[in-house]
Amino acid sequence: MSPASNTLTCNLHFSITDGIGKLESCLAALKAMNVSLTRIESRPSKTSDSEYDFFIEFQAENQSQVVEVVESLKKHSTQVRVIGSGTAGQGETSVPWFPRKLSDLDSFAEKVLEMGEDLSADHPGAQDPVYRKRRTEIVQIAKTYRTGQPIPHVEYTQQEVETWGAVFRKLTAMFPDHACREHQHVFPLLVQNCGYNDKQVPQLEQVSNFLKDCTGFTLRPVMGLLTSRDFLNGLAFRVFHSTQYVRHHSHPLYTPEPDVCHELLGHVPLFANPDFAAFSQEIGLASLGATDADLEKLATIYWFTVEFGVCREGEHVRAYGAGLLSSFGELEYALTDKPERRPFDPSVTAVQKYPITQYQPVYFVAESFKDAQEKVRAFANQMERPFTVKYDPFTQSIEVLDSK
Ligand code: HBI
Ligand code: NLE
Ligand code: FE
Repeated sequence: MSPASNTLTCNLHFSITDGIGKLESCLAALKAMNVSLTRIESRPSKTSDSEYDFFIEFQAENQSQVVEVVESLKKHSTQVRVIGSGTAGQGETSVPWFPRKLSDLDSFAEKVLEMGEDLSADHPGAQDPVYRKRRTEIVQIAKTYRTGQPIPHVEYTQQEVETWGAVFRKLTAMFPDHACREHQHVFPLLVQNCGYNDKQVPQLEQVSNFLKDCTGFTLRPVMGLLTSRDFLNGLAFRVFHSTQYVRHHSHPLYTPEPDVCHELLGHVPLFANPDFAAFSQEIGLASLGATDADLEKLATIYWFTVEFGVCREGEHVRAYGAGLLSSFGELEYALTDKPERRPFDPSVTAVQKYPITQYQPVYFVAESFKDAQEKVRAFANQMERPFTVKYDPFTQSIEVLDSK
């Protein structure tokens, strides 16, 4: 048992039959036990027209208080189920909150890490007040964006268009013998349908609509880096968080952080591929409610696949990772014999250390997206989670299935 001073985070689900004052009596019961909620969400029941499901999170003094809450709620509801309770590292698992419906992603909007609105000191744009002001302007869109809205248009400046153009020309010259087959297949479609060329920065809204038609993936504007958890959780819904600003003009061929060139030239072409889309969503689904330790493994797998993955194509090795496909220097380097290449194996890949501001010393080679997906699914299945999840594309929500 955990010490009394250590509270437990408890997540539970209860259902009530529709009726005036039903929820209030549940809340009154919680109040009577001195329980303070840290989260509450509701949705109509999936199994009965006249019922509603509620998901709550609260801090409990100890396990017996959890039992007390369950017993008390049972008197006012049709069903009570503890999804998880405990403190990490004590042999009991506490399930971190995760989004269950598309609009839950709205809560990520302002939770960005450093290098978002405030650039860190060694960033090429940090000392440039004009660049900083421009970034602040563009990220306002992401800050106020809500699910279901079209992504507002950005009128890019001449300098931004030139930076994009320089990156575009360099990279498109390299794609024919560096990018994987799937990337090369989609790229001309982006030129034809989404205004991909060196004279203008494509608009996220148009690109998002294109992706939606291909694989159901959509783009969502983001202010900067999200936590790994929030970022991967988005993939469970086939939502990709995309920056909208352009890298600093002094370094067109390298940036330490994602920018619109990286998203549009690196990520977007792959998300139009059905196998790759399914593979990415698989990582996202595995991340929902994962423990911190498992989440770090999934973020590492994401890093070595979606960001820096290479794959075998006959006797060649080609890039499918977006961090390679948007970086002129690293794309060249990755396919030479300088770095080490190992076969992609989730349990090995998941614990590989990596630098984040320089070329990777090690890359993992996938046989195919389908093969990588199977392997990631098998890996995710042996992760400990007291429930399983399923994405319902009709309601764009996550179903939490009963304990394994
Ligand atoms: N946030 N906006 C954004 N874009 C990314 O590519 C990104 C992120 N947060 C974390 C992250 N990538 C990865 O490094 C993994 O940790 C998931
Ligand atoms: N280094 C990449 C580039 O220059 O485009 C961006 C990587 C973002 C994770
Ligand atoms: Fe990226």
